[in-house]
Amino acid sequence: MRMICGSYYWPKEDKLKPEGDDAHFICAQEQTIGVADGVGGWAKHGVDAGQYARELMCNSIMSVQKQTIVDPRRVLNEAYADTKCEGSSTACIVTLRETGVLHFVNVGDSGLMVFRNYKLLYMSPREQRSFNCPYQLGNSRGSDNPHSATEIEIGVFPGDIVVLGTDGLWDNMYPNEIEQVVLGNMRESRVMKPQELACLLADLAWLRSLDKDSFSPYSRAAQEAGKNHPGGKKDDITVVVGHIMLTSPVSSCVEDFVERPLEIIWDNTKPMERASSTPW
Ligand SMILES: [Mn+2]
Repeated sequence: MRMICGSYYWPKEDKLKPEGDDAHFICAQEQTIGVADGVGGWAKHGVDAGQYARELMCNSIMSVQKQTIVDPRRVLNEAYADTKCEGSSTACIVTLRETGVLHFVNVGDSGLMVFRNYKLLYMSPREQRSFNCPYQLGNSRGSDNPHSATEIEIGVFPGDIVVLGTDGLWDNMYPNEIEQVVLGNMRESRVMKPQELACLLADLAWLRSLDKDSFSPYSRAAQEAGKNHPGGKKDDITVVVGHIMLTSPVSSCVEDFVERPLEIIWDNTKPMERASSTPW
């Protein structure tokens, strides 16, 4: 199996930091994608956490290119070990094996969803210590290291759609809203390219982020934490979409309506974390 990928990045409007705090990569040849979200709180210490996130993703590409069979855990370990910048960042690295195993590691509140037959099949657990305080990789005391990464393998099939994003997506769009967008744009005669879907999702999340009145996922999470945050969440928004196909394009037709349940091959998430990681 192969995953055809595309991405879109909407940095938060900030004249001093036009690149924002998110970073991502697509290594099409090696079937590996990743996102990182530099923790904005560093700005008050004069540190641009976006630089750390970008360094982490650049290092990831170098690690991917050294490996014959990509191990996302090794990518994260090597990328982290080679960072020099100050700052901290969440990270999620995803690789697809030819056998149809989607293998990923995650630290923090970025994450992925998998859609099958245009329905939401799977959401990765979101790792945060408390509201708006994700696990984060960094070199300073108090930051996490790759040991705290969640590592998960799930089985995927041709036609499945992977949506990988930073919290700028998840805090502004509910899972069922993303599902509606997938249903409306990936079916039958009008199948969007992965980059078009990534762009559409990022646009919708961006519009919501500016809406002062909406009850966004972020508003809901704030309410559950006893805080008040009406409206969307202004943030950098990164979306990477992977459309899974058979290796031979000739026979990559999607078998619609074949019910294939979720198959989790490996999941090292601690039950406690799993419980506290929901809802999105
Ligand atoms: Mn963010």
